[in-house]
Amino acid sequence: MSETIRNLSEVAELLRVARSVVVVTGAGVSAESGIPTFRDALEGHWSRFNPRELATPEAFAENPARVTQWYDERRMAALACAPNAGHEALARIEQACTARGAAFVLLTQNVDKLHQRAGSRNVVEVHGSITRWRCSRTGECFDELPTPFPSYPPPSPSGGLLRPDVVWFGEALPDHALNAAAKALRECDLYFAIGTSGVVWPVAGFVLSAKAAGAATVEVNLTDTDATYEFGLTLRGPSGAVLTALADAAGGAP
Ligand code: BV8
Repeated sequence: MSETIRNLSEVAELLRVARSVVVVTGAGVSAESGIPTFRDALEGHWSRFNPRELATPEAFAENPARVTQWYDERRMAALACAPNAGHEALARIEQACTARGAAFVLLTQNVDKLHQRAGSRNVVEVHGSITRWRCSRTGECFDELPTPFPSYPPPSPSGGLLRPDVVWFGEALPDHALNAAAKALRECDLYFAIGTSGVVWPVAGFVLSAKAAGAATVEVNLTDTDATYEFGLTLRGPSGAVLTALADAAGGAP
């Protein structure tokens, strides 16, 4: 933890003077809200469902009932959870950046809406949202849904089946998300990757774009990851405590 304490003051100083901040978050930020990470899922209690097998269009085509039940269980779990200190600290940091005229963009891989519920405003859901479902036939989206669905797969009001409005493996990220990310990364001078194993593309490559733009790069995680070598600074520890300490040190109004 001593290296993290030394790095914390350096990162807080970078945050105080940054003109354009990009934050990428992954499942680790929601872990302290009680939502299992994907890594946990492969070993943890989600292990009865392998995300890599279920988060695909092929799995939905082959067994829409199983896939939609898994996603509805995750939707209900997300709705039952509350944002944690890490989500709240990121909202404070965004407010402090905005107040001094700096740009702040939060690119989240998480589909649980907890950043928005914590007060983050400039959030780009690069992998979609589990609380929004869409018709597999027309693409029409629906936010007002039964909690939970009475049966699986849920029929769509517009004639097909309802599927979660998330990006599955093998599906392209939404153009609006890719365009927002590309613009933010081109302009950023400070880049954070928080609570992500950094293995899923194209988000895994965002740190390279940030470095190409000349940004300082910070990885916040419990442990080193396969991407750690790409980062100039690391803050090791649970994101709730680390981000709260960072928001306090950088002057984010509690
Ligand atoms: C695409 C939504 C093209 C659904 C998700 C290049 C090279 C190799 C492969 C590819 C490539 N380009 C594309 C691919 C294929 C694939 C891919 O990357 N595969 C991987 C496995 C190699 N990518 C895709 O398919 C993407 N699509 O590229 O399309 C295309 C173009 C045109 C036309 C058609 C197609 C789409 C990828 C999106 C998949 N959808 N989610 C859902 O949620 O179910 S991915 C999902 O898994 C998450 O969104 C996230 O991205 C990923 C999990 O990663 P993390 O969030 O990092 O979570 P993880 O559990 O792994 O790690 C948690 C971390 O937190 C750990 O490091 C842990 O230490 C830390 N932690 C835990 N607790 C805490 C903590 N840290 C701090 N505090 C704590 N308390």
